[in-house]
Amino acid sequence: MYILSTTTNASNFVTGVDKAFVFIMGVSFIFLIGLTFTMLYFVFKYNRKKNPQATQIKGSTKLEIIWTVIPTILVLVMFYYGWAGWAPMRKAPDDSFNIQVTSRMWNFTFQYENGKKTDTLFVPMNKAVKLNLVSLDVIHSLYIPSFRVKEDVVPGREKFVWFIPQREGIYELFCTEYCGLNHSYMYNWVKVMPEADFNKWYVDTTKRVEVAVDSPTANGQRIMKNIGCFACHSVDGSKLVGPSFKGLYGHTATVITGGKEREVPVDDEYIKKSIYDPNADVVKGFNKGLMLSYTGQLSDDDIAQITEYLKTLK
Ligand code: HEC
Ligand SMILES: [Cu+2]
Repeated sequence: MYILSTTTNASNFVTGVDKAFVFIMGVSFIFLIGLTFTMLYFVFKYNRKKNPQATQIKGSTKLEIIWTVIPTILVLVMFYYGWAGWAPMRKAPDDSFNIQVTSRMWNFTFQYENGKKTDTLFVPMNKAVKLNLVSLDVIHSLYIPSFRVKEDVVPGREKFVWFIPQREGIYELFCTEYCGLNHSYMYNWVKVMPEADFNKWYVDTTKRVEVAVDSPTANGQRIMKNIGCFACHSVDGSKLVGPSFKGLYGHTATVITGGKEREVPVDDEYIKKSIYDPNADVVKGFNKGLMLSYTGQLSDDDIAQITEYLKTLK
């Protein structure tokens, strides 16, 4: 059951946001229709044939009061609905369930307080959930349309969104701040589960196996997929933001180290260094500073699995 966007109460903020939206749309619509018809009527009634002598009107206090007071009231009502919908979004309950969202070019990773990490966001139903938003590189923006929440993820700043999911289902989640070449890769899902199911999922720390037949290198490929390496690296020889992984292992890389060009064999050590300290040796022909270190995000064991997988890409 995939739900792209819904008007039913998928979260506690739907009513507040929709009220402001519908009111503003309604007022705009009434004005659009009203002005268009008044204009057409005037064109008809006061055209030169029907009304050869133009009437000069010099000021009308009554009219001016009307077109000042009515729009002021309308705008203040818009403000009221906007404020009433927005204010509660800035105050997360103290007992919220915390999840850290790490954004980088170009993926989101969700990390839970017990250490679990996922690329789909799992949340319990009818419980306040607070997402602490962290960016490792540029400005991203987290958007869950069905929940009516959207917040910029700004490097170096503490940002958050919170909500209470109110309906079981799978909803779309994506980045809405154009953040570079593969911005569109930052597209994910939120899975809302009844609290009991969520708790069962949460305490289950056995490694999930998603493929039917697991080869020894499937794990490395899965890790790379989840953390987003393929946003910048292909496996078929084509050049993306970074060099392709095809035929990488075992060949000799030409890198720039501290301004000097040198040749290095691509072995386990080189791969590990490329992941933990990508800007020490920069592959010739590619830009420095695009790939960020994965220190703290990938363990030595993860890297060993990745390396096993890279070896198969002949
Ligand atoms: C934002 C884009 C980006 C992401 C994401 C990214 N890389 Fe890179 N990567 C690059 C660029 C650009 C280079 C070349 C410049 C350099 O060496 O730093 C590179 C270089 C490399 C190299 C050296 C390749 C060679 O030809 O010698 C390896 C190995 C590597 N990356 C592995 C990874 C792995 C594994 C991941 C995921 C954990 C990853 N990269 C994620 C952009 C990225
Ligand atoms: Cu982004």
